[in-house]
Amino acid sequence: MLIHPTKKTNMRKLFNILAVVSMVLTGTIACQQPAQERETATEKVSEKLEFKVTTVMKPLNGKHELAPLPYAHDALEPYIDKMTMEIHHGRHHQAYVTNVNNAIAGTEMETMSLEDIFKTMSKYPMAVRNNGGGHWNHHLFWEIMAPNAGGKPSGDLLAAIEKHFGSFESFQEKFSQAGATRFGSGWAWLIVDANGDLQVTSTPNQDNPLMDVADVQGMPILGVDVWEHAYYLKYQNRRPEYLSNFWNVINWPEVERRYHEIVK
Ligand code: MN3
Repeated sequence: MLIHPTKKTNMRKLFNILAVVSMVLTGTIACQQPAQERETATEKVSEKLEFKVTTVMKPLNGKHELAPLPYAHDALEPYIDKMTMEIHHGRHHQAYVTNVNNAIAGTEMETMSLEDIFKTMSKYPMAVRNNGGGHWNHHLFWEIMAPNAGGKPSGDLLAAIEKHFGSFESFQEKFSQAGATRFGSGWAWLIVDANGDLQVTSTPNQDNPLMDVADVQGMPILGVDVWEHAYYLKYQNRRPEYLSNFWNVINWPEVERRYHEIVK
């Protein structure tokens, strides 16, 4: 059966109208999705603003520098081995410093502290997030470890830990758990949040809780690197064993000093 030419034209018109309607609907739905995400992001930022930040890592003449390790490479033996420390500090950390310097060269970030950049991290390039984060995180990491260390914190930090987590042991469990369950590479943290409360959190890659992109924001006073480069030579895939030995090298006086800088 032949279709009358006018009918054919009408069908084509109908088809075109349907196509336009479906494009408009799809477009509307596609536009609504990012708008909702943007609103959520804005809410997150505004509820996260007021936590206190203390450490200032500012470039000198446009360049960040790798500080020497505050102890010998073999000082954390047998918990963290000498070769891991040499490669971790001398190559991995050095690479973050070199790369963040390249990434900030010729930009406003040459004169900004890392902490100021982190406040609006989402505005800046990924290379700065990864390498600036890497530099900041490792700088903290070396300082909150020491030889002949471990044990428990004392005074008001211990009191705060017991208040927020029930006991020092349940804090240890929560912190180790955060490190063990961080999928892939990242960090576990003890932070002081905007209310002055302690929280255990974790972040992926080289993010940290100072960044506006973090799920939970606050000032880190303790952090543990759970990238494989931090433990693989000695522990291979046994991340939980590395995490349980980490308690033997925590420099609690330094963690307490950082806590007091914030809560005083
Ligand atoms: Mn590392």
